[in-house]
Amino acid sequence: MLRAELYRYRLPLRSPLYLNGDWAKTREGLILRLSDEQGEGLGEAAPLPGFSPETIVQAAESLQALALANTRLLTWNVDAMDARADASVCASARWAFDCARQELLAAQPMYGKKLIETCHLLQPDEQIDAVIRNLKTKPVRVLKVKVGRASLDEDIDLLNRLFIALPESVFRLDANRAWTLSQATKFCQSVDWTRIEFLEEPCQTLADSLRLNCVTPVKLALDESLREPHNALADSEIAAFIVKPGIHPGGWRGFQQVLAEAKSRGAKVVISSSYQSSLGISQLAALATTYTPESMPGLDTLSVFSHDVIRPCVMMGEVPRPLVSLAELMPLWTIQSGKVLTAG
Ligand code: OSB
Ligand code: MG
Repeated sequence: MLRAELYRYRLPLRSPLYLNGDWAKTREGLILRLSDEQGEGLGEAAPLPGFSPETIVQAAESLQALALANTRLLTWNVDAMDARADASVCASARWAFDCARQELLAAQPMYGKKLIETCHLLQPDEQIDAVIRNLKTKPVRVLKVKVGRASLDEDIDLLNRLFIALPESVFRLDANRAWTLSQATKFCQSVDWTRIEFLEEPCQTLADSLRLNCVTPVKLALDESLREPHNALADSEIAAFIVKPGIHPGGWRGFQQVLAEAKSRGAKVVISSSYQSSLGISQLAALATTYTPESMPGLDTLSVFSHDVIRPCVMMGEVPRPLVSLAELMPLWTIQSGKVLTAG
């Protein structure tokens, strides 16, 4: 008997989270459980406000459509209906379904046994003196810094302080498309580029980021641009593809396409968080161990959560939080044999 269940979580954040112009105080997401005689699999759909085009309600609707179609056809083989579903099934739902299906068919959770290391993320509201003191006693190999929200001079000053305080660390920068070409150029001319592994999405347009790439030795990484048509890349040199499977279109297939495109360009792939709960982050950590073992993933986002969801995350430096079990989440529906059995 094929069965799909959907649950919702809503967790307070330990500190407000800045997401593309808005401050979030809570994080919401959906947990999908697929089961049959062989076992079970879990997946998470957590559209990220400010980054995902869909809402959580649309994600739940997509998951319901997928669950109805699959349980009706007595298969978890969602690929068989890709042609019909592609246009209407949103990215977060497809990713959740693919993960749950993957776990079910593999008869094991996507859950790393190896302790993997993540790139450390500097939270923008952190007190910088305290951060520097902490990092000096516990240095990190790779540190990601968000730039572009303060003034150029403040960003340059912040980086120079970090470079001096942490002489052994490598830096990843992310401007989330904040700068004009001339601001980005000035920034790149003012910092020691040898300390920077790459700069994500410097300019407001992809065209300007590519122009910047031609005039500065700072290496370019793409994130938002990969989720949009990016034919204009041509033979530009891209150092890294940042892929956020939880919000990237096309689910498992879309993820594999990014891997293939990056490989053909000689770019590294960085698997990155879209602020999923510990369940979704654990799955990404397992994915990184398998598919991008040479590239440190960007998964340091659990510190904003007050609780873990269903599975604590095994990652270097992660401290487990109080665990919320599946039974404690809000049930939304159960689907069996193409029928909605219970609706919340
Ligand atoms: O811009 O890369 C981003 C998280 C949510 C939304 C957008 C971004 C991020 C991250 C994740 O930066 C952490 C990382 O990539 O290291
Ligand atoms: Mg980014």
